Amino acid sequence: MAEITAFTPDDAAAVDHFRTHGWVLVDTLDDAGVAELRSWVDEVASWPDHDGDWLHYREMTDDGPKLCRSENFTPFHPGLRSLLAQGQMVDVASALVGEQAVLYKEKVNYKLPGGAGYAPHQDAPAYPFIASHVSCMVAVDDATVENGCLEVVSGAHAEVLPMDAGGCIAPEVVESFEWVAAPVRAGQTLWFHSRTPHRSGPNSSARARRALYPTYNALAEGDLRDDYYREKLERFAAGDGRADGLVQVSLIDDFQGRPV
Ligand SMILES: O=C(O)CCC(=O)C(=O)O
Repeated sequence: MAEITAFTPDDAAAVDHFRTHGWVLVDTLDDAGVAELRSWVDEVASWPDHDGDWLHYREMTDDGPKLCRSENFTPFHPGLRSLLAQGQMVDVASALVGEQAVLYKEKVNYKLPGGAGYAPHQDAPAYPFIASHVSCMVAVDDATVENGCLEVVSGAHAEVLPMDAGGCIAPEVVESFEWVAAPVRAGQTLWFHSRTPHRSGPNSSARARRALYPTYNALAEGDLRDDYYREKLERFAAGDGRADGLVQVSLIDDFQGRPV
């Protein structure tokens, strides 16, 4: 996968690459930054389930229950707030969206050993309340084919694709695509368009594959982060869970994790 390093928001080549392919891989953190990020993610993972408004989700693995996702942590973690909601990340998101962007939501996907993967999907159907948005994967650990890195389809972000009943990409469309594995080194960021098809396999290694996934929307649409989490919690509370019985972490049925 082509790498564009030392990305700056006025880097026209990087923005062009994103517009053409629907993704761009850039360097974000040096070794010291990665070490600090790991300590921050460890802190979030250690927070109790019910002592704040953050959200933890768990999945069953062959080694027992494991944390698979945390969300809504930037209000409670100054370091992660400053990384994701200010500075370079927001500047890059703004360059890719084409106008000033603001943090819409954030999550950690832990993908611990034995953790499940994600069915092929586009993000756009999971965020029905915003029109213009971009997401990225900030690798906390090296993401590899063995531990379930993302796979993407290049140049397929023009439209929302036909979906199955769970909001994931219809099987016949999935089969028609050329999927490319996207290994990402710790400290790198893979930015991807809200309609870039992506999926990932399970973690069949003995080490964690943790990653941050912030999503940004065009500020012109509003600073909607609080609204997003309120609406998501209301929908989760009103729903009966997923028809297929797997763990519900999203407004679409992309996660393949088994319930605890
Ligand atoms: O973390 C992964 O492997 C995939 C994550 C993903 O696509 C998602 O959370 O929507």
